[in-house]
Amino acid sequence: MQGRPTIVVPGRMSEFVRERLPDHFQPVFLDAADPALVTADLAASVSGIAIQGKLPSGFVDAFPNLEIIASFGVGYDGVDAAHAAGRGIVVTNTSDVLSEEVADTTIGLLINTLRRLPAAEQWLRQGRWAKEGPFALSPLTLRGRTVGLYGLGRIGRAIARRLESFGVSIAYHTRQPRDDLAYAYYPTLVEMAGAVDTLIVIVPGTEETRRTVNAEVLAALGDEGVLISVGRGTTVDEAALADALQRGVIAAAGLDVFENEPYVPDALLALPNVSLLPHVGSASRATRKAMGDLVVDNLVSWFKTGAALTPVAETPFRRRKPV
Ligand code: NAP
Ligand code: 8YV
Repeated sequence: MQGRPTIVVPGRMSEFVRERLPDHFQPVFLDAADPALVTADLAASVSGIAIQGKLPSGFVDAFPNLEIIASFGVGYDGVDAAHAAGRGIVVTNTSDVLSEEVADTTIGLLINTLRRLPAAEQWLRQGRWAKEGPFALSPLTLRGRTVGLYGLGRIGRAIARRLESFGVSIAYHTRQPRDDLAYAYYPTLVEMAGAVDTLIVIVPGTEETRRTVNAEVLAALGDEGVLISVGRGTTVDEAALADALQRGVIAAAGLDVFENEPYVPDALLALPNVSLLPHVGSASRATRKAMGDLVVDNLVSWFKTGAALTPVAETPFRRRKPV
C-alpha cells in the first residue's frame, strides 16, 4: 500500500472504526453523506467509504475514484450494492463475527416475550412484590412450542442450534431448502406460519422481504402465536402487527428492529404483550469491536492485497492495480 488512501466516513460511525482508521488511512470525517459537503479536491482523492447505516447513491457518485464501500453491519440494506456493482465498486459487510451475539440476543428476547421477564423485574423494582405479592404467572411458555425461522443463514443457524438445546421443534422458510440440515422446510412463509406457533424473523431487509410478515401471515400464526423480529423492521407490516396484537390474532411479539428507527410506533409502545429492544442484537463492546475491526481489515486487505475479506454477493471483485 503506497501512501495512505483517503477514506471518507460520513455521519455516525462506531468508535472502533474511528479509532483504527488513522493507523492505515487518511480518514476524512463528514457530518453526513451529503454530496454538498464534498469539495472538488476531496472528490478526487477519496478511494474508500466507511459507512454505518444509509449511504445515498448520490453521495457515492460524488467520488469518481471510489473503489470500496466498507459497511459496518452484516445487513447492508443501507447501501445500494447493485449500483456500486455497476460502477465496479466493491461493497463489504461484517458477516459472521456477530452471528453468535445476535443469536444470544434473539433467545433472550424470545424468553422475555414469552415469560414477561422485563415486566417481572419492574414488578420487583417498583416494590410491588413486597406490597402486592407474586408477579402474575406468564400465560405463555417456551415449553412445547414449534419455532419457524424465517431465514436460516449465518444468524438463523446460530439461533436454531441454540433452540435445539431447548427441546422445541424447528422449521424454516427460505427461498432455497438446505440439504445439510434436517429441520422441516416450508416453501412459503404463510404455510410455515400455519404450521408453527412461534415465528422468528432473521432475513435481510430487501424489496423481496418487505412487509412479508403481514396480516395473512399473522392470522396463520394463530392466537397462541408469538412473533420475534430481529432481522430488519421493514420485513414486518407494523400496522398489521399492532392490530393483530390488539385483537388477539396473535398472543405476543418481541421486536429488536423497526421500520423507522429510532422511532417506534405508539400503537406498539402502548401494548403490554410486546417486548421491545432498541436494535441491540449485536450491541456488546466485544462484538462491536470485532465488527469495527472487520470494517478496517476489509479496507486494509483491499488496498494491500487486492481482495476484500468479506465482499457482499453482488460485488465479488478483485482489485486490478496495486496502489
Ligand atoms: P445470511 O447469512 O445472508 O442469511 C440470510 C437468510 O435469509 C438466508 O437463509 C436466506 O436464504 C434467507 N433469505 C434471504 N432472502 C429471502 C427471501 N426473500 N425469502 C426467504 N428467505 C430469504 O444473513 P445473516 O448473517 O444471517 O443476517 C441476516 C440479517 O439479520 C441481516 O441481513 C440483518 O438485516 C439482520 N441483522 C440484525 C441484527 C440486529 O441487531 N437485530 C444484527 C445482525 C443482523 P435464501 O437465500 O435461500 O432465501
Ligand atoms: C448493527 C445490524 O447494530 O449487523 C447488522 O446488520 O443490524 C447490527 O449488528 C448495525 O448494523 C449497526 O448500525
